[in-house]
Amino acid sequence: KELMNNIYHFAKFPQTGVSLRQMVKFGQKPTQGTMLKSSQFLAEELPIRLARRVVELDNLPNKLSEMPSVIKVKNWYIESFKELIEFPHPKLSRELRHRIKSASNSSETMTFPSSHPNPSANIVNNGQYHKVPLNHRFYTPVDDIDLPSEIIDFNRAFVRCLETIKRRHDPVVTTLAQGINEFKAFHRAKMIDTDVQSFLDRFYMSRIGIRVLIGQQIALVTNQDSDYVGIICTKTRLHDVAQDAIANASFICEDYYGLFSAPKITLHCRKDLEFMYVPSHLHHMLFELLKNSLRATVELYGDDADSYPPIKVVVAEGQEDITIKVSDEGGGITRSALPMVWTYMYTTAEAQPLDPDFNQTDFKAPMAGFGYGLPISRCYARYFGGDLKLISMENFGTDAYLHLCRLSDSAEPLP
Ligand code: W6P
Repeated sequence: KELMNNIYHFAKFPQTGVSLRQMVKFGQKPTQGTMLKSSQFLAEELPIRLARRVVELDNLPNKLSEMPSVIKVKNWYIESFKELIEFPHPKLSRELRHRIKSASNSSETMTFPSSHPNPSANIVNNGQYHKVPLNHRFYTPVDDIDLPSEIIDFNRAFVRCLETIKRRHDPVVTTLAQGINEFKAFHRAKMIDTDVQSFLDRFYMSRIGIRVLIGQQIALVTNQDSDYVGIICTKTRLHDVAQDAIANASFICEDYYGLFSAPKITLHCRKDLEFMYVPSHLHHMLFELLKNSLRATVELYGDDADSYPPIKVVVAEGQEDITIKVSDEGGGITRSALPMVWTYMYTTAEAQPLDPDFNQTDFKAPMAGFGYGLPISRCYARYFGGDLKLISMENFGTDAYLHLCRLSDSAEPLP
């Protein structure tokens, strides 16, 4: 249908990345004018990103694109695309555009890495590609000037639209996980399907990016905490987040294995270490690593052991990276089995909701299986320019290295 043609058209346009620094700089002055600029950017960028995912879902190999769960997810992307491109925009008079431009501090102007033709403009002249330089793709904070109520209403309505979209996509990870499980049950293949693997890596990475952009716009109107710019905390206290993740993982472990106390976890981190990050992402990654280490330790020594070798969390502060090492003595994994840890197809237990900003009430068996936790955690780490690596000593234990990029200028990875 016509909507699908439109989606395939939008999918041809390049995505525009936003760095952590750009998001922070933009969000520090969330005036109505700045919100308008940001809404204009999102109204153009999100349809491109959503459209690309629809096309990928539409072209999955091995009849995967015909799986009911894949179709369900694709329809959410189509629905959100439609809502965004049909969202009514306020008409800005020439006088008003001029006033906004004057209130934009040009010294703070930042250009996006790629300026590209506007897909909406192209749609009108069917087929004809016009290189339209997009002035509003210049990410410019705007001073607090008086703006007509129309604009303020538009900003508010647009945030509501984004909230609806974000909520609609909450169950994407679990729904696709179900799909992969059904596919596995059907094909009974133990292979690592590299196509499926790279698709999901790209897909989840893209999802993180979309949710960060949306979360950022929503949080700018709701969060007024001084250390926060949208969902980004400029002073994320690693020690506190790690302690939280340790407490949560230990509790889950005790609950799951019925232990009086979980293996001890020691934390070696400067208490006042602060850096710019998204605390929920950091918590999610640490929690995931700790659960894996706890599980390996308890399963090696048994749930009736008198004591366990402690799990050690060491934080190193470099110029470029902050690296967090999580070491366990849980017996490790064979070198040949290590690559499996990163696969979505490998999962033995039912997939669990592993989204840091997804509150699901009926969340069960959180210690079970490797789940999707590790590959998704690696996507989170890579999203802000970091990485996650595992080194295993077979018959001894495993070290996980979580590298977090200090340089907030790292470009947004765009699958
Ligand atoms: C293991 C397996 C694993 C995966 C990720 C992190 C830690 C560990 N420990 O034995």
